[in-house]
Amino acid sequence: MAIKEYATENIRNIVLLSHGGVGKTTFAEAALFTTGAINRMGSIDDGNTVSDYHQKEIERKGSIQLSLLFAEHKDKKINILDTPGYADFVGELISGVRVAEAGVMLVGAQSAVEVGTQTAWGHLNGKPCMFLVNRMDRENADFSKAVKELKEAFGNGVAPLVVPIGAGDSFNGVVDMLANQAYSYDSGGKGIGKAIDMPAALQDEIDDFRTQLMESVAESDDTLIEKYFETGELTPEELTTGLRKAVLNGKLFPVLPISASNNIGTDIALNLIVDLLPAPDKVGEITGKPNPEAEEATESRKISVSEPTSALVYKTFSEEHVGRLTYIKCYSGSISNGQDLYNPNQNSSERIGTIYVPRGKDRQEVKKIVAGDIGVTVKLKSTNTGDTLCEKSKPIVIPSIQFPQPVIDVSIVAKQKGEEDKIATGLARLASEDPTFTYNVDSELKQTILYGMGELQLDMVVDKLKDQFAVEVELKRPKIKYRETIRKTAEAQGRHKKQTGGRGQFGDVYLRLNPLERGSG
Ligand SMILES: Nc1nc2c(ncn2[C@@H]2O[C@H](COP(=O)(O)OP(=O)(O)O)[C@@H](O)[C@H]2O)c(=O)[nH]1
Ligand SMILES: [Mg+2]
Repeated sequence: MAIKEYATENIRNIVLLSHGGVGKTTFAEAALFTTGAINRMGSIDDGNTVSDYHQKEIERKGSIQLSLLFAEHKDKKINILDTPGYADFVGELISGVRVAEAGVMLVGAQSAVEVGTQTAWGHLNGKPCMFLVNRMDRENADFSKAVKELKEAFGNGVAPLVVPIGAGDSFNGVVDMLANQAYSYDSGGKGIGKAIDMPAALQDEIDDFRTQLMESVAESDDTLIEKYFETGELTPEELTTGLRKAVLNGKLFPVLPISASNNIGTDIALNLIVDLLPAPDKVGEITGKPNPEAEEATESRKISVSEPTSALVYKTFSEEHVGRLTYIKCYSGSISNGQDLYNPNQNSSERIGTIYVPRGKDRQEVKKIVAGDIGVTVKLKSTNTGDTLCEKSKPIVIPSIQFPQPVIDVSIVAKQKGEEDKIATGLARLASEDPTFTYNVDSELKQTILYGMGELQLDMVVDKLKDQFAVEVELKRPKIKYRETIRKTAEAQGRHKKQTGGRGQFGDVYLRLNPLERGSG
């Protein structure tokens, strides 16, 4: 069945974030199942989730790739960017955050704020964020404690919108405070709550949370605070509108309890994602330089289909039987099958081929993607991660994605002699796909050195050389050649004078030595 077309304002791009293993991929699976995209909910343990579909992810029971999925809910298309948790793949997280308008941060109900939570929050860098307190089914799950920890870490803007009914084994429902309605769920069921009477035992807690929420929303807006002081209430409409604005401005971070693996609370989470998180056209324009050499970003485009086309490539990846996949976020205009676009970073032209919206390995063909939407295409010739695609007559260079410098290195040697060329081809391709991976063929020391973010990432490079380029290599510790550098600018001046009969010699030398930026030479 062909997928419906969604206008810019009906799209939500969310990036799932968390400390490793809290349940991002499981939540994505629950979202697909609850919205009817799949008719059976896969699990990490069975190795059959939509998001973790690569062989290596199945073997390791964890994500190693940024993957793109979509769920359709309440006539909106939610593009879900599921990130891997390992620090080795932080490049994937950075790319995912870049093309999403909002983060959905999963935290554990036993211990909410961990190192990975803080790291992901740092990368989110002020974008709107919603917290899902996951694993509410676990022993010692404590929603109030999780909220307290989140407030301590991320400030008073952290505001529960939904409260749990029960905890641990007895977690079987939620109260949606905006709708003032309680719901119960079948554990492991369809993820859609059944309306029930408000549990009397929770009334005090709910009243308390509700007052806190009203106050947080009122405080975020001058007219609302006046109204709140006068009447002591906000209407449901005022509450929702105020909330949406406060979330957009990064002043308020909704929190809700769920159990992804038991599929409890998923529908409410999806409702709040579409109701409160911003559509792509609500976060301002995209700006860029008119060409890569320009000093200033003088070009801008509204996030609208009626503007000239501009798009950013946030990931490229080669997949068996398909070839090279290019993942694109369209910011303005639209991108259609057969369209000719210009890549100002490479000064090259590309003809867009078939366009897909993917859900793991299942890809649905679409005619075009519009401003704000994300899709994938194949067979682009010379476009890399971070490049812009735009109309040749209306060029814009969207700022590239900034990746961190590699932190580790290893050297490799071919297991069999004479395969150096194959290794070179493979490494060049893999480095062009993963901007946090680089390599260097050192003819001086007769070794090839791989640089990256962690051992797991470099192990994957070695695996890919074997799987995709049929060449086996051994990892070794690199031989190190010591190179020294200066750390600050030094200046000196010297004069040379020689007057020994005949014509004299005179020289005046000014010398200034500057260190280059780290990693630049
Ligand atoms: N008990 C419980 N386990 C969960 C829940 N969500 C995920 N898990 C399990 O936690 C592990 C990690 O989940 P995964 O989705 O891979 O986390 P990710 O690394 O954040 O993508 C898997 O074994 C899941 O089955 C949950 O709500 N409750
Ligand atoms: Mg995962």
